[in-house]
Amino acid sequence: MTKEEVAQVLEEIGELLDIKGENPFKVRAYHNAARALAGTDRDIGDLVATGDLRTIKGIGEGIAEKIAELVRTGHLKYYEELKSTLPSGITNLLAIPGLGPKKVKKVCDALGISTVGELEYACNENRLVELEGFGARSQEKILEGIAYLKKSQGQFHIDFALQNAGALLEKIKGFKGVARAEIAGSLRRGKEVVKDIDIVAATARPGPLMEFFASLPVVDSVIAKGETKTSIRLKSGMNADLRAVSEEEFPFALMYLTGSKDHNTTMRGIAKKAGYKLNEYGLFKGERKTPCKSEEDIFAKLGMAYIPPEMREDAGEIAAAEEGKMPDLVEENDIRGLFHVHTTASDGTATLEQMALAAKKLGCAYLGIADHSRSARYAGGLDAADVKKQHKEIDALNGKLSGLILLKGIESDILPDGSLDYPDSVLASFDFVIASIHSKFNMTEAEATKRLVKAMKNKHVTMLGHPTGRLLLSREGYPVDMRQVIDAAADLGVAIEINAHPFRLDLDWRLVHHAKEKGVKIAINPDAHSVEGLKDVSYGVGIARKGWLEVKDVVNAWPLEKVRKFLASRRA
Ligand code: DGT
Ligand code: CA
Ligand code: ZN
Repeated sequence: MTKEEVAQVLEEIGELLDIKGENPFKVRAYHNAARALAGTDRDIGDLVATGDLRTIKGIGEGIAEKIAELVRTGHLKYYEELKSTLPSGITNLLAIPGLGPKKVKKVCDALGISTVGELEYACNENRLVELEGFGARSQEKILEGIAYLKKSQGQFHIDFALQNAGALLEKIKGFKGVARAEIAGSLRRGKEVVKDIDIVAATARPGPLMEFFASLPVVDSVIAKGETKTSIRLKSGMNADLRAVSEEEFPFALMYLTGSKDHNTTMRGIAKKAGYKLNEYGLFKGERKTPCKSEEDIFAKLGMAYIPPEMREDAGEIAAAEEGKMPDLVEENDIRGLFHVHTTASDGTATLEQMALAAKKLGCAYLGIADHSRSARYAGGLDAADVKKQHKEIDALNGKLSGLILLKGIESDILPDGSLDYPDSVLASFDFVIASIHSKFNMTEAEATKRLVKAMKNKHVTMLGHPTGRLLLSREGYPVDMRQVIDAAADLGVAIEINAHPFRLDLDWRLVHHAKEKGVKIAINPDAHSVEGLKDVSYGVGIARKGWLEVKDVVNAWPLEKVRKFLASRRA
């Protein structure tokens, strides 16, 4: 079993115990252990073999034994028994936004419901209206939640998709006769969620490649298999399409299959205006093919600058490329430091020093620590004394480390009235403050907007954290007028974060572009809760690129001196 699969089982045990109404500490222990496991970069087999599991914070003795059993045998008796006490698939109900474990238990017991479809049917028959603990409003909310779930079904987070796609691509590239292969589709465009994996390969012998692809060990079933195109369903639940083309056609097929569809349509129009025909097979003048070795060549033949895949959304990029007004997009290599990093002082799984050393290894020149503030009790938020203690530790480490500077920050909760979580005297002791909403999401759009804008007016606030609170594919953010928030950020000189966690990617890229135009600075923040989590910044860079950002727009692509000036300017 892989680390991810073990973590998945632990999560499910936590959910099952929760539905059964077990003690919350026990429930949390499983969720914490799952997270701790996901956060370590050690090999799971190795951890079990060496007995090092217990050294990971968040994994106690009982759970360590269960993990060992899973890894050694592929089964866990405790888990099997637990599952047999509840209808199978019942944890799927937890995916409905607004439906917690207590309510799941209730509908299961009272109405004999164990699937999302059954619950939807029951709502349509108004069976929740009279049910104790529910009611008309709650039934309506559940129906809305189910609608959201359905919309997001068949879509996947990019970290998961990239993992799947990367493994496939490696196999395809290694197959005999494959000259080139690339990921295309929404994944290449860096979309925040994707439906499937698209891969294009250049080969003179497509037949054997199709055979090979359809019989990979990760394949669950073959959806369709043709001479040059095969669709498979992976054991992981995702679908993947492979298209084989000749080397000559490769750049055209790659461009076509990268999309987006709207971008392609506009590009075809541009080609037509220039007297060409552009499609997935080539760029034609009459019957004559125009040879192109790369996408760069195709754009050049059409008199355009190269458009990076992330920008291909038909959102003005084609005009920019024609007019030679393309932005010089920020790259992962441009990132010089990271903000929004949690440690064991609140709910992280690695210590301050471990995070610092890991960031240094990744090439960071500075690292902004931002644990949770005191209201976030569930996450071990820091009180004023904890803050002092952490600042001493940071000073000590800064004296000891070379090549990395730790910045003192906090992720301060924005309270329901828009005030922050500490008095100004405490806020003044930080180098930077990220202000985020973590509680009372049930607001009208006007209330949420007012709450955020008021928080930004505090001169100690450097940046806004995950501005809408959305969790991709599981929770829509609170309703907020982001354009008004962006205007306020521009006025006040407050930066906005792109939270790079693949479940958030919040600020949304469509609004990133808008924020840039208003002159708002953006921080690409990993929101790391573990050493591994630091690397999530790469997903945020993709979103920044989709939002047309350049180095000048991205706070953590600046050298430390410039960052310090920016931080000081807010308080001046
Ligand atoms: P997804 O899979 O929903 O996350 O998004 P995409 O963009 O990967 O969409 P997909 O997989 O259906 O198709 C891959 C690309 O192929 C798409 O971005 C553009 C191209 N494509 C597919 N269907 C059409 C079409 O009907 N017309 C044009 N112009 N392009 C298409
Ligand atoms: Ca696709
Ligand atoms: Zn947060």
